[in-house]
Amino acid sequence: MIKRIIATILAVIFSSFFLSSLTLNVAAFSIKGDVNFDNEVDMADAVMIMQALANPNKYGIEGTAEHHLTEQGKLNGDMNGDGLTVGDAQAIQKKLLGLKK
Ligand SMILES: [Ca+2]
Ligand SMILES: [Ca+2]
Repeated sequence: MIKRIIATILAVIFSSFFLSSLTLNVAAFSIKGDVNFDNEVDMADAVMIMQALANPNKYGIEGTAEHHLTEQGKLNGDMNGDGLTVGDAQAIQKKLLGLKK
């Protein structure tokens, strides 16, 4: 009986732990504007978009640089659903300046 209760408690603890880490991961990967996955939207994200657009061989999805754009980064960086453009870098900057919520 006690074994069964302990097993149930452990199962609940593990499943809630698993679910919360899963939720955290989803949140970490879906912050609009967070191109580089540091859980913040800041100027580095706008810079990364500009770099990826200006020098895709180095900073694009297949880029050679250590910190280059990823598929998910591209999705996160697209602020208005029309693909990743200079406008998205501007949208992030405006958001940072408080011009746009
Ligand atoms: Ca970021
Ligand atoms: Ca866009």
